Amino acid sequence: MKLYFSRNLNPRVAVAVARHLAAPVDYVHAAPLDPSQQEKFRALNPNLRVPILVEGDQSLWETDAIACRLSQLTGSDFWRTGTAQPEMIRWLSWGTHNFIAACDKVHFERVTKQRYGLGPIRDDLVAEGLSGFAEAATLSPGSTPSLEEVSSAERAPRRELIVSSRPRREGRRDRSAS
Ligand SMILES: N[C@@H](CCC(=O)N[C@@H](CS)C(=O)NCC(=O)O)C(=O)O
Repeated sequence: MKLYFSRNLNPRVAVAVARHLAAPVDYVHAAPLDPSQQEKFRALNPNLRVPILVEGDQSLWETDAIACRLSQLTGSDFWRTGTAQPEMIRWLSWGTHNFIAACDKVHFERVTKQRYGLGPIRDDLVAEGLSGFAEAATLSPGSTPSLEEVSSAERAPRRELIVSSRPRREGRRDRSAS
């Protein structure tokens, strides 16, 4: 079983999950947007993105789906089931549409786009991302050791990339606040 990854945000989450679960995967570094690798990766993920988990002739893409599958394969409750599941889904969904969306915007402009030579940094998109991040960072999941925590924490090292260009905020809003 192969887990294709790069150093970027979503693949880092998949790698962290696989390591946390001690999943029996071979880690394979990938550059799916590199023209020389596109043909191979289009067959595995038509979006040309990583992470991708390949089991036999099946390929699975999307970080959360991979986390779910690895949790199944290792018999873990890391991907919550039962009554705890809605809480996990809530934070995954919120993170996708808010925190992660904002981080991705800045990361794409400043890192991915530059790495692949996809054009100059668009300051308007960076500003949008920074503003979304500032708003989203006032809320964060709790400290339950499940996917929603890892998903946010894995992006934390890349926060420097984002917060270095904005003033520090005072405190964090309580998640129960409206
Ligand atoms: N929604 C997808 C997003 C995947 C994605 O955007 N991957 C980016 C990195 S964050 C990518 O493959 N970029 C090209 C690269 O890293 O080489 C997921 O959750 O897996």
